[in-house]
Amino acid sequence: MKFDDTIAAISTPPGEGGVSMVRLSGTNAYAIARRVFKARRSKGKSLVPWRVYLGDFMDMAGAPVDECLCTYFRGPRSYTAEDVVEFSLHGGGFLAAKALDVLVNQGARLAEPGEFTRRAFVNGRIGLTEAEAVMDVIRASSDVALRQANEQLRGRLAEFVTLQRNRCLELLALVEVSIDFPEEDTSSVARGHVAERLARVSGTLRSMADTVQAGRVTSDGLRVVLVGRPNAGKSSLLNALAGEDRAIVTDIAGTTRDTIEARINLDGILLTLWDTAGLREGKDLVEKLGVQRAERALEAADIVLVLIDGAGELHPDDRKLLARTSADNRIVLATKADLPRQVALAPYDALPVSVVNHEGLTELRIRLAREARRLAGPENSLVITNMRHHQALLSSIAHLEAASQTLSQGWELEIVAIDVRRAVDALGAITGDAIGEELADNIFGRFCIGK
Ligand SMILES: Nc1nc2c(ncn2[C@@H]2O[C@H](COP(=O)(O)OP(=O)(O)OP(=O)(O)O)[C@@H](O)[C@H]2O)c(=O)[nH]1
Ligand SMILES: [Mg+2]
Repeated sequence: MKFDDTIAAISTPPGEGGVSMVRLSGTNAYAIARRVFKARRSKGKSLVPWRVYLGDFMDMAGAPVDECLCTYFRGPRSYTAEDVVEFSLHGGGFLAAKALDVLVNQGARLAEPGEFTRRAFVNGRIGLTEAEAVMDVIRASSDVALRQANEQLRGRLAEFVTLQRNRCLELLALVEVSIDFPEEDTSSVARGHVAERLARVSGTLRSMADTVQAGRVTSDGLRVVLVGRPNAGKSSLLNALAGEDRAIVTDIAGTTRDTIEARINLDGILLTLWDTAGLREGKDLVEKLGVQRAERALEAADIVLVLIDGAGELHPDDRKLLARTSADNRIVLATKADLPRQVALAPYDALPVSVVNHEGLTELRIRLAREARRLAGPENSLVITNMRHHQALLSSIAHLEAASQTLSQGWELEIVAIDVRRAVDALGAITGDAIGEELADNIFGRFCIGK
């Protein structure tokens, strides 16, 4: 597919700022730019590519709209591999919209979300996983997420997948040779060899698929859920950790009804903290629904903070909660450590904390950061951060396992080959060696406009 139209979009976020950038890409990008931009000192000569010009952006009537900088990137040495022109205007929302309007009047079409990156992919300048990584880099909200997205941008995931796909293709060749020359009677040798290689490739893919939890922690952050009885001090602790008053705190039991989220950046890793409704038999419908949400949050947690009111007696509901979370990845906290303590929590290795005198808060942050690092995996390892990649890996593994099974059941190699070919296609969908229009729409449709 080749694109024959020229697209335009504002590539900077909406609103006011220092600069806004309007970008053109396509066969007519240069011609349109010549019509709307007059460089100060070029005396009407053509624009030298990859050089920045100061000049005027003009409307259809030739009246100046703004003084701006203009750069012409001649394809294929550009973001999209087509001719690209970028205008850096003053950062006003109205101004940028007006400039875009002029470009459209001159024959450009408004770009779809992600269309610049899609063109870079279709024109062969970047692979699919690299294109997806562009979005991850933009969305990254912690050091670890950014590092992981950059690794993918540099093509490390594509490299891994291509290697495994090639191994499958070699296997397929091996199987097909045995199909073509059955009289050679190498089949029993070949079968053993194929089985071994199938197991090896699917094992490698499995280990990669298993990094998905680490990948989620890396890009979305560690999910930390605060649970406990009403008035245990959950909302107070959330506010203390977040450093702002996110949740309402009162001495009324049952204050928090909904699940409240706060994101904090701890030691380069993102943490999502969830404050929940105090667990008890709800007095009214709203509270009951809140408790249901709390239960769901508990299921989804990477780490559970179990809060026990340190200044009170251990309540039967506390015991229930401690029993229920005993198999979870949890930290038991004895709250209100500034008050005279009564509750005995020795068997639970509870950490005393207080939001009044800040006792235990540093220790808690250290423990959470340590846990986040452990779950995010070793620093420079490649992990799966994208659900589409994860699904494709799982499907390739399933096909390879099906192939192993048909092989061990003594089926014809033709049948085995079918499953191996499916695994090859599933892997190809990750790198874009085999993707359809619909999938491409789906992937690039999630991008922002102008990227
Ligand atoms: N002295 C002292 N009081 C605290 C501490 N933490 C919370 N409190 C008090 O305990 C009461 C309940 O605190 P919350 O944070 O609202 O408790 P909660 O667990 O969110 O309660 P629900 O939302 O009702 O489930 C409030 O009056 C807080 O001021 C603490 O560390 N020390
Ligand atoms: Mg609360």
